Amino acid sequence: MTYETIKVEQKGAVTLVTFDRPKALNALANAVLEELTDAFRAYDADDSQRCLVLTGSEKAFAAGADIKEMAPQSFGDMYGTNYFAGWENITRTRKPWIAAVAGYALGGGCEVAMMADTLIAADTAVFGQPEIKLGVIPGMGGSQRLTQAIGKAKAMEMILTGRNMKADEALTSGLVCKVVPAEELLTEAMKMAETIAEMPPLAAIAAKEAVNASYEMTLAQGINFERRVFHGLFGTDDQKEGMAAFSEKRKGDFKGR
Ligand code: CO8
Repeated sequence: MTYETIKVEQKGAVTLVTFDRPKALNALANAVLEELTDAFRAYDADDSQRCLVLTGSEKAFAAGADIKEMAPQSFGDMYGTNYFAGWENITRTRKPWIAAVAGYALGGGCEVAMMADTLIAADTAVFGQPEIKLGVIPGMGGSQRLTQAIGKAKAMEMILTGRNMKADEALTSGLVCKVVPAEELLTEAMKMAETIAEMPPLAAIAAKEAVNASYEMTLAQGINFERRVFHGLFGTDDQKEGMAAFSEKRKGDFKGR
């Protein structure tokens, strides 16, 4: 597939995906969804790729769903096409990925960033769910994921007032794992991705499954699930290699088997 709204590059074992609609501040039109879904599917299927970074421009990660595309739609259009339900496919990516956010991550932009396994922010990042000002509410998981990330009081305040949150507040609220100077964002995100890419790939997938299970299961179910997955990893070559490498005081060479 040829991409017109995103750029995809492979840098060693890391796939770098960049939103590329600068004139619309990377607004998430349907074409972006189609291309991003394809890029994520290709990443998941490519054994040479072990982590992915999704980023935008200096000014905007993504300023939301494309308002101009949505404005004329009726209820029947939205409901009939199950508008934007396809974004959930991104969350089915099995391998790890990071959102690296500079500038605006508003509405759908914030929601896509929150689909990532972790978020790293530039000091210029601005997060928000301003949909209420447009007469709607978050529609790509924001009411759920923002609440899970920062708690009900703050999520409710942001979603009801439409106010934005800057990077320092996003860090103290637990929305992002770290904030770095804007000019270092990509370097830091790639460094984190390269570290993840050196880890045993099956353990990385398993770790994601276990952490994500905490959102779907009771504590007892989640701990049981974790233990089963932990036991299962003893069937992999990479577990043997990782533990041998520790004893032999060398770095593990992991094959994803
Ligand atoms: N959609 C379409 N175009 C946009 C969007 C957007 N979300 N955001 C910016 N643009 C366009 C502008 O229209 C403008 O285009 P043009 O030059 O042709 O007029 C260009 O990008 C530059 O934008 P501005 O001139 O506005 O730039 P500023 O620096 O003055 O302002 C802001 C930047 C503050 C980010 C401002 O652009 C803004 O407020 N944008 C909209 C933010 C917003 O409301 N986002 C939420 C959208 S709704 C949503 O995401 C719902 C998601 C769930 C849908 C699920 C459906 C099921």
